[in-house]
Amino acid sequence: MIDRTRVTEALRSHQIELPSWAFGNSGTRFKVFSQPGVPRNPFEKADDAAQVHKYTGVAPRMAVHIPWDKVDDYAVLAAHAKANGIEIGTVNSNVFQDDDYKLGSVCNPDPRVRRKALAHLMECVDIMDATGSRDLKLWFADGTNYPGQDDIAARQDRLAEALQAVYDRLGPGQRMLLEYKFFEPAFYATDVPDWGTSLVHCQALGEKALVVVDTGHHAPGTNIEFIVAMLLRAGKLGAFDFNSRFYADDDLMVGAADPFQLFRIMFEVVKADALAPAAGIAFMLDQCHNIEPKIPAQIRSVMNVQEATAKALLVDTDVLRAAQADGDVLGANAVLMDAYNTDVRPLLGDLREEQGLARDPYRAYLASGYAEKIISERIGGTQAGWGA
Ligand code: LRH
Ligand code: MN
Repeated sequence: MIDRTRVTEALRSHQIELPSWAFGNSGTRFKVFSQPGVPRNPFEKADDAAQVHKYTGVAPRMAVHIPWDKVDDYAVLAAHAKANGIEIGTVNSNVFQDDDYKLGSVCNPDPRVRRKALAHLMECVDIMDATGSRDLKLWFADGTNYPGQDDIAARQDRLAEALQAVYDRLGPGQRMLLEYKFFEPAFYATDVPDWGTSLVHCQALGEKALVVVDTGHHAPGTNIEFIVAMLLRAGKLGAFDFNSRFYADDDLMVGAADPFQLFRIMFEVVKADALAPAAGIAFMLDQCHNIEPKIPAQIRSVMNVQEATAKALLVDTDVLRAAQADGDVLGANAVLMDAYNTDVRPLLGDLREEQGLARDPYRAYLASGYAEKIISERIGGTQAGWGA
């Protein structure tokens, strides 16, 4: 039997972290489209992130990306976020947008460049001290484009050296999250291409080093929930960067391209009892809203994660385990499909009403007038973007 109270309790405590960069302009190498009302600075990004939390009730943190969110005083930014009902979350390093990093950052053959990259990573930990953030997220664009360009093993030694230095710098309660990606911008070998490479480095470092699963960073056809199950089993799953894709790292709204995959992923999390904040997994969005309005897209994305999570919580695991034990292939599959095919929107609507929120956050935001307000107010200045 499904214990509905357990389901709503789990959904009530489930938190989703938003990426500051989703509120700025973004695009592809072909074009970055601007949109009216886009934030001009991290304070306005925090204002927009606070809107998502206001209507969903489950997005109390905004991740920052350095230097895209560089400010004079990070404690002031953290206070501004707090005044708007949210907190500054994960600090994302950026060693992929400087000419010096053409041949890599921490894996670069040139020790001067490696020192420069390491200094940036250390600066990010200083920022965590100022914002009170728990997590440092490390994604390296490092890699090579042609066989022979550099030594694969030597680059791993350089990477391990830098990671160890950052690990040793972490303060109490702080963690480092190592993100992998199988290609782009490197097109021959990426230095952290897959979960295995990230796991090997994290296991070598220690308990404060964990793996990030970005759902857009796998080869087509990869069974991502298998990776999630393995990382949970190893106690090394630190975070998700949620988005979805039809082809490559498309960074589309999570659940938009493959809601069934998102459900299967969340079922592995739920089954491992790793949904609650105490389990220590950061559920983050990492998306770019190149053509769609950004705040509604973030709200829709949070709702997509909630719907997949609610369905995962509705899987009757007792009946499932019995069918699995009996080798009842179709029976077991049917248990999962019954949960997946359940319309959980009424349940989520009821939960929001109990929390004093509108049943449909997306429509409530559209009716709020906030979009019109920021379009009329945010005139002049330079709109935020990737600056790529
Ligand atoms: C790299 C990535 C990484 C971020 C960037 C915004 O593709 O997923 O997580 O730093 O996107
Ligand atoms: Mn990512």
